[in-house]
Amino acid sequence: MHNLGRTRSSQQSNHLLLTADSFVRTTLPGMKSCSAVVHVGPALGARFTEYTAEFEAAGELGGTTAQRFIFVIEGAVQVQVEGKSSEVRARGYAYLPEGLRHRVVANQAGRVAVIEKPYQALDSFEPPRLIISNEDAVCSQPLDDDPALQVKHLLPDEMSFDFAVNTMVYQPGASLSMVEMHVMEHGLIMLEGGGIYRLGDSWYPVTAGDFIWMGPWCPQWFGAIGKVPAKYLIYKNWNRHPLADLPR
Ligand code: UGY
Ligand code: MN
Repeated sequence: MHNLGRTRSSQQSNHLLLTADSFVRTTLPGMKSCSAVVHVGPALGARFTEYTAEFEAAGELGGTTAQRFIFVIEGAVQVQVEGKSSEVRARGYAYLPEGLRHRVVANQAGRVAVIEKPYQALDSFEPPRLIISNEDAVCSQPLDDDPALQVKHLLPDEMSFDFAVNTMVYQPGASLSMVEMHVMEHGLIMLEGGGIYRLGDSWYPVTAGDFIWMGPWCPQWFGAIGKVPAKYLIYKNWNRHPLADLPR
């Protein structure tokens, strides 16, 4: 069905909204029976890449030279590391440190959010180790004392990690308490529900399946609308000095 050239997708200098009608699939090196919807990457100024991997049964991700985080949206995968295989089901996730040889193979058709970022080491800290867990095992905390807005920190609160990935759940009517503007950039996948996202000087209706990139200091605010909670998975760079990105 053609929509006469209309879409909610929008690309602006400091943010990007991608809606499912405008997704284009590609195969990244090493992928088998799997395709990628690349949502954002350095070509747009981001310092990480995020894509949704769409697996057929027995499909497989390709390799990466960066650290990798996966979150299973739908289906289940086996994460194979050093001869050990762990099943990761829906809402499960894995953090795979840079340089750790691994395979991610689908048990069944499914969708997995993949985030990759070159690791920024710190002199006095060992790099993080492999983590395999499930969101259900993580305690949630209210944001800014608002019980209607709950955050789960999927990675440990440790300086060795140079990024964070959280889930945020808003009850209908809940919102961020302020318009945030910060040095971190975000990659965001709407998992459930929807609402209105302010990005820069625009207000966008958003719904499950949408992807948003927010560049550094992009003004951002979200309010949940509808009869079901809104939930998203959100990445941010974290724990590093603002000058750490400069070439030496
Ligand atoms: O962690 C965050 O900066 C988060 N509160 N931002 C957002 O939801 N847009
Ligand atoms: Mn933010």
